[in-house]
Amino acid sequence: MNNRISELKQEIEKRLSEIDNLSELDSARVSYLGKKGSITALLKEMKDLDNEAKKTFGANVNKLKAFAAERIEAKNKELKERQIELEIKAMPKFDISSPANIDTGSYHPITLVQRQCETIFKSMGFTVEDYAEVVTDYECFESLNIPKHHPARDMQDTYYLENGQLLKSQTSAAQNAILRKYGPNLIKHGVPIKAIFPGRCFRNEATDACHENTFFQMEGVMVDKDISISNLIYFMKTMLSEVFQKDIKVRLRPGFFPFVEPGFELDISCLICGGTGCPSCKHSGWLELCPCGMIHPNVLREGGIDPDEYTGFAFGLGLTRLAMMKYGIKDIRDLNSGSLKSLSQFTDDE
Ligand code: FA5
Repeated sequence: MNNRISELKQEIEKRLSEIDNLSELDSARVSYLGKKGSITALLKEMKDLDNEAKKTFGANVNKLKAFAAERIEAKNKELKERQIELEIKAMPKFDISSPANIDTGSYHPITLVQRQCETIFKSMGFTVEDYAEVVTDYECFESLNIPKHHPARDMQDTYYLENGQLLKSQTSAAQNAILRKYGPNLIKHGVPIKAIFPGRCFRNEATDACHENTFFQMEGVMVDKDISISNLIYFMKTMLSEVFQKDIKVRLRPGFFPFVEPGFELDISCLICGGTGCPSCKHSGWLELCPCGMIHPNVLREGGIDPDEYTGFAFGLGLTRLAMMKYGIKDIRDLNSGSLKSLSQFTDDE
């Protein structure tokens, strides 16, 4: 019987050395150590031996059992390590230090237009500012000459948070902070404040082809001695002709905003229908794009700037609508659709 033990030991060695996957290994384990396995069968045969032989044979079978278990375990470890190595080899190779593959993504049309406007205004000496999306009532309204219960608040159906703050309904919400940030540092040293601040705005709007509840604006302010409406018109015209690379028909009409006096609505002739009227321009042929005006003395004063000494203009460009006009996007809702098919076709060079 001891011969059978050494034969089995050799067989185990040979079989394990030929196995190259985990499922074969498991079959081998069952065939030796399982309930009906050959080593278990040897143990069952012990009952026919006398006591002395039983002792020696039992000890040898137990040694064989431990040998088989140890070899199977070692083989299991070896096969698992090999499998991990193969999986690692099969993985696509990434080099995190290599430049991004520009073919895999594209900029959103609003980002493209925003960046283009930033470049244009930077070239004219404006700084680009960032501002929060959750703001206070003071920032969004009170500092802008819109006290509580003023009817002008009805023009912007605002999302209020439980803590009294709100989702900014206009980028004008950053005006007071910008005036306070640059007032003492710049204009008091003879350098005009020239800043733009693009940002996302939120209003509880019934959406249609030209209205979204989430849209982008880009605010701009310039404050110095002797700033006039002529400066405002110059910067607006320069910006539009740079963005569209052609002459665009614009009209300026009176507009009411409590934070400017006088205030204007700057409309552009609808580029979707060529001015004949369509859903994108509410069938008027014109699209409200960039309200603007001369900053109200109360707003300058609230920003720490003496309105008797300084004047300034402000504008609130509708970036989302500008992207629609520039790229011929008929429905504003397509811009928030997340549809890569429509959004990925625009590039910087258009
Ligand atoms: C304002 O938000 C003023 N803060 C703009 C301003 C700034 C006036 C500085 C004077 C001085 P208005 O609500 O009209 O104004 O919005 C400005 C522009 O944002 C609009 O002309 C339009 O282009 C865009 N806009 C407004 N509401 C929406 C909307 N729901 N969806 C898409 N674009 C919108």
